[in-house]
Amino acid sequence: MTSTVPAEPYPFTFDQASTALVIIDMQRDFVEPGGFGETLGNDVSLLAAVVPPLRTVLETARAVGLTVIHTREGHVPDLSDCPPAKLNRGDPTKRIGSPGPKGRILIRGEYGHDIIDELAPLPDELVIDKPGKGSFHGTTFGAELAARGITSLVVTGVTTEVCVHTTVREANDRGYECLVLSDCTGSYFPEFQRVGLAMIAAQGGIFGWVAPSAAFLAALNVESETALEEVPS
Ligand code: TIU
Repeated sequence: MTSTVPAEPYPFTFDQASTALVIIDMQRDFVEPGGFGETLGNDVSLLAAVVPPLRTVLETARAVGLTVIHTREGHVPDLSDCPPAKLNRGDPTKRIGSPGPKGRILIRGEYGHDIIDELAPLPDELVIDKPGKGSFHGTTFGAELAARGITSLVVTGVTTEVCVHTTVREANDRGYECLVLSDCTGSYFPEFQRVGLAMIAAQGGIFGWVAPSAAFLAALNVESETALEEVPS
């Protein structure tokens, strides 16, 4: 059964069975002080507004049985998966792998690398560890989606113009249909948030669709109520 979400540039239609909620990089390293986001010179408090609506979407997705996939950006402890072009930028004392208040910055296994408590994955939810900004590059993400028969992605997380955009662009080129939830994505730059979302939906939906989470939740709720009605008593 398909559902339709009012969206830009036109309504987004999806089948719940072939759709995944994708939560990009809601890690302490980006959202909390003392991590990678802050070492890049950003005010991480700008991302806090994403957490409450995203938590509601996550809980609703779980309640209706939607596939949920989390991603984390980061590197192995010996940095062998971090290209010099990425490693050598920024303050040399605060680079990827440097010690920080939440552990080594952007290193897998460190406290700061993990997802914030409010959005912690459940044991049966897939977590994709990625070395780059996109979720497909250097990961099993594409294979995992194919194995699950997923063709549509509802994309959330941070940051809008970096990892969300890169993932949506990668997905779009691979034939996935992407709906980006405007209030469940965030940027350190308000103007990039606005323009980043506009770029996705421009030119007739050049990369995908954009809608507020309330519109997506309303579509999910309709479907879940229908599903409940279909359960034999
Ligand atoms: N710097 C920035 O805006 N973002 C990143 O480095 N990674 C993600 O977006 N996850």
